[in-house]
Amino acid sequence: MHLIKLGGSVITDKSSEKTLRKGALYRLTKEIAASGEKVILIHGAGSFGHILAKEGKLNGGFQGEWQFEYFSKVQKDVRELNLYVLSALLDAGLRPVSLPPSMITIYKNGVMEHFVPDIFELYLELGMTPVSFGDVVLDKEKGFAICSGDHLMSALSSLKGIETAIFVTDVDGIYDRPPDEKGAKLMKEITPNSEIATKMLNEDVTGGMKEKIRHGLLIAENRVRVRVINGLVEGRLEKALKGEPVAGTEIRWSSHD
Ligand code: IP8
Repeated sequence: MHLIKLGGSVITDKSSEKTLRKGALYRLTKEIAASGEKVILIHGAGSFGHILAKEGKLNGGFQGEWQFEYFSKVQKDVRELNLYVLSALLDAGLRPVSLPPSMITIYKNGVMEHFVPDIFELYLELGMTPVSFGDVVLDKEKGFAICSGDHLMSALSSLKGIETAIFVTDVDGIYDRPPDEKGAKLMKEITPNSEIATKMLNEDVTGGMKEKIRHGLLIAENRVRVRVINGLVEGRLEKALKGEPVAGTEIRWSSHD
């Protein structure tokens, strides 16, 4: 069984509010179906969440009642994106069930305090494909918090039987500096001791590649194989799901794993 995160940068155009990349989304869901593998699917918020979440300063928690409108709008918009993902999965012949984080998690001071992973397991046992996504959630101390898809990936990685966690992004993997910078080198492997020279341009409220590395290492600690791959290149997700080699970065707990 595999955990997949379809990054918001792959399934949406992050520069333009609420813009779906329908072609990429439908191709990726078909690749999941074609692999024949059992998966839990997580997706990012992309331009359905990050733009307004940043404007409403939702990541910092409650500062004033003016933020409630942003909270409600972001929650509605990420659900809209989730509906597109569910439609694409159904179209690919899968049987998705949506599990919005705001209904299954409570945060305390930015940390996930309550989480119900059992519900994912039970739906999997039933034969369905659980789907969750980056969302705005309740925080007992800060009022509200951002629950990122990366965080859900690490929270779910302790479930029984997870072999691989695949982060599907819009670049080939993790680079030693921003990928568009001259001389940027794709890192084949990252361990806790790797010198990550990436300055990680950070437009995301939940921290872009830096968070991916942090959660990736937490997942690898559970002895789950972690791969970061490019979802814009046809066939890579399907191959990664079948355990075949593809260009990308592997995050390992130690280089001897
Ligand atoms: O796209 C962020 O989740 P991510 C969720 O997985 C919101 O980082 C609402 C911005």
